[in-house]
Amino acid sequence: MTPSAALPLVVRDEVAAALADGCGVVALETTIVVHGLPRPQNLEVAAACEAAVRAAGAVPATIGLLDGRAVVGLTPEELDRLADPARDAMKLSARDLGLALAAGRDGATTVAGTIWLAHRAGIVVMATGGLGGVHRDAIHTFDESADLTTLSRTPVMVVASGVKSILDVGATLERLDTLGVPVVGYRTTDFPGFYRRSTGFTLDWSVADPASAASAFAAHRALGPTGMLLANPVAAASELDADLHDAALASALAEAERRGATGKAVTPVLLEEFARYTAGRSVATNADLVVANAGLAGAIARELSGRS
Ligand code: PSU
Ligand code: MN
Repeated sequence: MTPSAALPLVVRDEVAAALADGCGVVALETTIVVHGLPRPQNLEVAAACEAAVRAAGAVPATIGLLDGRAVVGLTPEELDRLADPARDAMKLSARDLGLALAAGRDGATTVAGTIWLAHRAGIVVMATGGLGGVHRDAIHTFDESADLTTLSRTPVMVVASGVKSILDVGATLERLDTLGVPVVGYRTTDFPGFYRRSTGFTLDWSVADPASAASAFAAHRALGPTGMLLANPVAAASELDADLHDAALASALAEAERRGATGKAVTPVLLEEFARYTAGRSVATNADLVVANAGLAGAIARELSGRS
């Protein structure tokens, strides 16, 4: 283990060695495991993501707070402990990290929390299912995920299947524009919507392979401090049926309102209701897309390391 002098940041040996040797490393988040997917699929998906990164020739670094330390490279046993409902791990965005560490709290990191720590560990690529964004009623609630602002000041590439269709997709793309975060489609100029391949919003940029994604990000990073979103649509065979999707979405939005969910509880409630309404089909779609994103991130991290 390599404890940082300034931060209680523990970078596990395999990750530290990969970084020192210039090998590709992919950061993986834990909110999707603890608050996004139901048990026991959550741990299976986490293991499949790590395997997909390895199969692509890179090293996975699953990130979370455990026993008062920020760990970069959680073991499967540690992840199992973090995801134990009895532990009641918090959902941590970037702003929460220092406070949770000081309080010795366990916590799962969102995209924002994960890239914040990944960057400090020297990792430049992260994979998840869907980036957080602007919520539909944001004009009244101001609910915009800190994933966006954090990505605007953290030079990490996030590989995701766009943003969840539960959000205001157009407003999210506008905010990413304002914040200086480029959005690049992977083999598409049609911005994907998580469970669905298309949102109907068109992107200016796309790349055709991991090498092009790596060179695009390297050039972007050489010019400034913002991150980048690489939007990789879910495989056609895994996409949720359009009618089922729309009905589940309406039900999820109604359920969040009925329960009075606000703040960081909103996204987990919406995902949970999607899973219930679709009898688990949304969970299968979510699993397929996040594992695919981890594999693609692995291939890009390998390209960026110059080892391929
Ligand atoms: N992708 C998934 N499932 C998830 C998330 C992403 O497939 O649960 C999580 C990420 O951690 C992301 C968070 O940062 O949803 C967004 O939460 P909020 O809207 O509260 O910022
Ligand atoms: Mn929010």
